[in-house]
This record gives sequence, structure tokens and C-alpha cells, in this order.
Amino acid sequence: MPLKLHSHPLSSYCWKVLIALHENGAPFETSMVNLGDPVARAAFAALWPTAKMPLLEDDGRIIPETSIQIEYLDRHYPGGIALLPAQADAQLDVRLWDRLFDLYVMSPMQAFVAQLLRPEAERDALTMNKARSDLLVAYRMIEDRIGDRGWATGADFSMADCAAAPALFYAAIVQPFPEGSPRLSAYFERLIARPSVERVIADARPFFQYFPLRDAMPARFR
Ligand SMILES: N[C@@H](CCC(=O)N[C@@H](CS)C(=O)NCC(=O)O)C(=O)O
Repeated sequence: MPLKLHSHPLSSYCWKVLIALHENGAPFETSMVNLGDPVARAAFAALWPTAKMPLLEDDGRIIPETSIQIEYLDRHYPGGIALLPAQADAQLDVRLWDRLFDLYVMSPMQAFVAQLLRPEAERDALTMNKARSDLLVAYRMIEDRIGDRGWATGADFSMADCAAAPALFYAAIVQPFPEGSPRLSAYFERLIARPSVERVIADARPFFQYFPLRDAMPARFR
């Protein structure tokens, strides 16, 4: 039975694992999650109580949380490339950058977009401003520390890059990269030119009409 990813093509965290699956090459199928439908939401929550996408299913076993899913894939289905290096300190570096992209880029981006999904009168300007200023701090951190390493932690594409691609894709629409971010901008261009990332963007394209900032998306992605 192939791996199954319960996911949605527009979801940033689903992209993170889809990129890993495309890189790995293991056969998998997807099952579309519709959290807007109460019945489908309840069925999804019955699989794992947080009801956060994606969930990975392997022969009836449910694996939650994207970083754990990618490590699971790497351990149980070693494929085209290793998304975690073998050496212990190198693994820590990948896990660190995976956390940094999730917590300091994905989270503020999600917080901003969540406000946009509310009726205008119920939006909280403080939360929205804080999200954008948090993104600027994260961009500075990436610009200063990413160097010219190719990928997030060095020469090899890893789980950290799987996290970076969707986080930066959507964050750059919420808060464009500031002038004077050449390393961050170059890293982003390398990410979006990666075939696994091109593929998730192409698969999401029919759904971009449902993204609240679709009009702010660069034309090349629409
Ligand atoms: N820490 C989780 C975060 C997953 C997450 O936030 N997924 C979003 C979609 S990008 C979600 O399910 N949102 C729906 C909701 O919060 O109701 C992970 O890494 O798997």
C-alpha cells in the first residue's frame, strides 16, 4: 500500500512534505482534506486530534507533524536523496534551520493570513503588524547567516530547504524581502527553481484563486 498524504495543494505545510516526497521518490498518493466541511474536518480530527495538515499515513499508521513525517520518510523509505545528513552535528544544523523556518517564517506568515480570512472589521492590526515585523527579523537572520552555502545548511538540499520553500514563498507575498537582501533573494530563486518546488507550485496554481492575497502574488506564479 503506498504512503498516503492527507493534504491540500494550497497548504504551506503540505508543500513542505510534498517537496520531501518528490525529492525522495517513494510512491505516494494524496487524499484531499477539506477543513471547511464540518463532516470532513471531524473525520480528519479523528485521525489526529490537532487536525493540522498534512498527516502522513503508512499502512494505517498515522504520522503527524511535518518534521517528523520527513524524518520518518528518510528512515523508513530512504530514497533519491537523504533529507537528513548522517553526521550528528550536521543533523542538528538541519533540525535547527527547519525549526527556524517553521517558527519564525511560517508562523508569522500564517498569523497574518489568518487575520485576512476574518471579516475586515474583526481583523487585529497589532497582530498583522507584529507578523510583518517578525518576518523582517527572520529575513535579516537568514540574510546574515545563510551565506552563499547553496542550500540552507550547506551543499546538500535537506529537510530545512523543504521547510524554507513554502514558508518563504508565502511570506514574501505578506512581506516582500527588503532591499539589500541579496543572499536571501538568491536562495529563494534557487528554491523555486528546484523541480520538486516547481511541481508543488504548479499543482497549487488552480487553487491560488482561494488565497486571500492572490492579487499580490507575483505574476510569474499565477
Ligand atoms: N506544526 C504543524 C503545523 C501544521 C499546520 O499549521 N497546518 C495548517 C495548514 S498549512 C493547518 O492545518 N491549518 C488548519 C487549521 O489550523 O485549522 C506541522 O508541522 O505539521
